[in-house]
Amino acid sequence: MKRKIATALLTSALLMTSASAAFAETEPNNTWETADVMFDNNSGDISNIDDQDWFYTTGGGTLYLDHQSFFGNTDMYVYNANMVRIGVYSTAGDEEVYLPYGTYYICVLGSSGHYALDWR
Ligand SMILES: [Ca+2]
Ligand SMILES: [Ca+2]
Ligand SMILES: [Ca+2]
Repeated sequence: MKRKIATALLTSALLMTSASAAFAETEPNNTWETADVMFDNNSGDISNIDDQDWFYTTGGGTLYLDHQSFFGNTDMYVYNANMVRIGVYSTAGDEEVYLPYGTYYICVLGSSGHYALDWR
């Protein structure tokens, strides 16, 4: 009984944490095999031109890559669940694409910069 209560408390604490805090990428994540699971309010940094940040997500809607640094640029490649590249989004500004509900891998890359990646 005590154990059940402790588990419930822990679960609610985790839920509260994930609801309020931004989820930061965890390096190394430079390959699809090491992709981070994408939560709400994802953020990360492209630290240099060789850095790639991979995310894995199941969802749908508008996928938005918000470049938040004054300098640099970040872009994204989108792959389907079979690792077939289905889109390249590489403007000088933010990137967005509407995707039907599904499972996707997203590769964030670019010259440098801090970014946020989310479904909108
Ligand atoms: Ca990174
Ligand atoms: Ca990386
Ligand atoms: Ca860009």
